[in-house]
Parts: sequence; structure tokens; C-alpha cells
Amino acid sequence: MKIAIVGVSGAVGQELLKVLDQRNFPLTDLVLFGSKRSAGQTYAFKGKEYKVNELQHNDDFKDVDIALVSAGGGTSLDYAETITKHGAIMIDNSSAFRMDDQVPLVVPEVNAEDALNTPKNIIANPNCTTIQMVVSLKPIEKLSHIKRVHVSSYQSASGAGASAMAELEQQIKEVAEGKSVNVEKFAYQLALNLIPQIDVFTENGYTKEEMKMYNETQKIMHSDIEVSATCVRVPVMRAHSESIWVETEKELTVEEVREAFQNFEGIIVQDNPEEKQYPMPLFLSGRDEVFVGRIRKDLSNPKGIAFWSVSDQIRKGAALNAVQIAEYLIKDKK
Ligand code: 2RA
Repeated sequence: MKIAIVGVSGAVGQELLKVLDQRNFPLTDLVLFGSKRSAGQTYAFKGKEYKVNELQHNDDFKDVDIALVSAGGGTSLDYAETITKHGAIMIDNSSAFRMDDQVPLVVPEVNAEDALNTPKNIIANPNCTTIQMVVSLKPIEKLSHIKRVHVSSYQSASGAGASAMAELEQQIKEVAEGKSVNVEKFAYQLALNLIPQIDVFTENGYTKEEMKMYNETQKIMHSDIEVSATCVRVPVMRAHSESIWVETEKELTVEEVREAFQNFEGIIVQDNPEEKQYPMPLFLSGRDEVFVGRIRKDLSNPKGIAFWSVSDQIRKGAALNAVQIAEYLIKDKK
């Protein structure tokens, strides 16, 4: 089983290496690809050094079985043919193919079987906010069809990459030292601030990030579910938080929703208000699961349930989900 990582030097690429190692993915060979700037760097994996090859339109993917790609949408579009032409399956973390009806969009806990239908040899990894949300929606959908969702996301700097995380760290220092704050990666200073815009605005007043939550959720859940999202950048390093409100066809109790969460793979419930127990990003970065809490009935709608969720944007929001798709693809080949 030969695995390729494309974009290995980025935050998600580095996490892909970690996840493959930690989960002892049964690979027999590993090949790393990156930009001209990254070429020649080396990374250790299971005690062996691997050199980054410059990604080029050649036959380097000839004997690759699965390529984990996280190098931006432009690179994915440009290199999809080169990566897949010899038969490799491309698991793509960019938004390039997510809404292509020839490409499955997969969160293994929700719609793993979709990964088996790959006419283009491409499987798309959903947007981090969508992954986190649909993991929490699936157990509720199994109790009663979800008609609509309102969600506000509180997205960490990691969603904009390693350099954005570094900028937030630097801004916090600059604020603490009373110095002028350097602003490059975001439209405004992020430290001590909230920015209610992620990606560009579309013609309906929603941003592309918010429309991803609408469109991707319908595709993954094979549902007419309506999602209205407000996506906000917050001064947090690497875990996204979401405040979610769902309306279901049938009235549900908090107890049956909590039990459904507790029994669902990939979810951990932290929900004890009396003990001030609820998920918080500061304490959950680096974890694999989606954490849910603040589970309660909506006071304004008997068929409404509200809850809070936190999950690591780089792990379950990107690298872990991609590796779990790869694990699903090979599960009967061991
Ligand atoms: C973000 N979801 O958080 C977007 C891309 N990772 O910036």
C-alpha cells in the first residue's frame, strides 16, 4: 500500500503524517510532494527520513494507491489528472471537487459508503465546519428527520493555515506589550476581536464559507436539510466551535438526543451545566472527536433542539477525516 501526501509541509500535511503514524495506517511505502520551495526538505516517519519531491506533471504517481492532497484548490484542479491517471485514489482536502456530482463528499461516520463510488478516482474531504457539524447531526437525523439548522461557527485561526496561527500568537504578544499590532492574514486584527467574515461574500449576503455549510451538508446527508450559517473567525488557535440549533419533524427530548450522541461513534458528550462541564477549544485541541454539550430544548419551538460543539479543525476537520476515508477504502483488503 503506497501512500502519497501532497502539500506535506502545510499544517494539514504535517497532521496527515502524524495521524498515519498514530493510527498505524498499513502503508508499505510513503512518498511526499510539495512546492518548489518545499522540495528537498525531509520529514521523519516511523524512524525513516522522507524527502519532499517537487510536485510536477510526470509519472511520479504511477504506483501510488492513495494520494492525500492538501495543497489548495488550484493545485488540486491542476494535478488531479496527473495524480489519478495511473489509478491512484485522490482524497482531496480542498473545495475544488466537493460539489462535483462525480465526486463523493465523505465523512465516514455519516456516509462512508459514498466513498466506494469514485468515477473520477477522486473523493472530496468536506470543509472543516461541515465535517464537525454533520457528525453531530447524523445521530439526531436517525431519531427524526432534520428540517432545518441554524448554526453560528466560531472558527480558529488554524483554518487559515499555519501562518495565520503564527500571526494570532504574535498579535497576542504585541497587544500584551502595548506594541502596534501587525495585521496580514486576516482583514482585521484578530486578537481581542471577532471577524464575521470567512472567505468572500456571495450575492445572497452569505459568505462562501457559510454556503459551504448549506451545500455540503445537503450532499453528505442526502437530504433537503436547510442550513443557515454565520461563520465567524475568533482568536482561538486550532479548534472550531459551533452553536447549533436544529428543527426536527418529530418532537425530541433532551434525554433521547443526549443518548443518541453518547452512542454515536466519534462523539464525546461533555454536558453537565451544574458542574460547569461543556466543551471548550482551549482544552480540546489535538483531540480526534467531536465534543458536544449545552444540550437543551429550544424555548421557542417544541421541535427545536440546541447544542454546542467543539472539534479540532486540523484533525477531524481535515487530516483525520481524510485518513479515516482511506482506512474505509482498504478495510476489506487487509
Ligand atoms: C477556515 N474552513 O476555517 C476554512 C478553511 N479551512 O478558514
